[in-house]
Amino acid sequence: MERTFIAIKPDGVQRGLISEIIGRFEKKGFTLVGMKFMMVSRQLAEQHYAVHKERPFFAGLVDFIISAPVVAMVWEGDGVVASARKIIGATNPLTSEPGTIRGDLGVSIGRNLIHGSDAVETAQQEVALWFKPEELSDWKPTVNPWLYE
Ligand code: D4T
Repeated sequence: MERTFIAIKPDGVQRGLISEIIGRFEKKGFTLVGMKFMMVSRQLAEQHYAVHKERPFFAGLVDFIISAPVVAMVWEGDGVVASARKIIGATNPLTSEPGTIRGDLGVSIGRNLIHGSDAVETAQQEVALWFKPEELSDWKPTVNPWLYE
């Protein structure tokens, strides 16, 4: 089944929003298969955001991501990559729809609470970058017959 990489950024951790954010994915019906609370090394932050390395916000973004712990997670489910992006909302919380995590909980693009992989291929790369295979649990929630026909 499809998997995506989700990270609660340092602002989400500092603001006490971990359970609020995780709860949205749990309640939706996706399956948590990996999670760690961690300080991010500068090297990992730069690798994760390598696609943005020429952008003016890159240095500030890396400094922000390593400034406090993050909650790194892998979530599983049919269509989870695209669905998680909808649950998260548009990059700028001021224009994210109400009902999304960023739309409900944030006000600034540089403090947008959460990261989610933007495509299936990116998700595979990010899961491999952040997690060792043995850190992921293959399990089937007993509720699945009530989620999937
Ligand atoms: P991430 O990658 O964190 O899930 O966010 P998005 O996929 O929604 O947005 P992105 O890759 O375009 O941006 C990555 C990250 O950089 C921050 N950012 C972005 C910023 O601080 N200033 C900016 O002008 C932009 C475009 C926010 C998210």
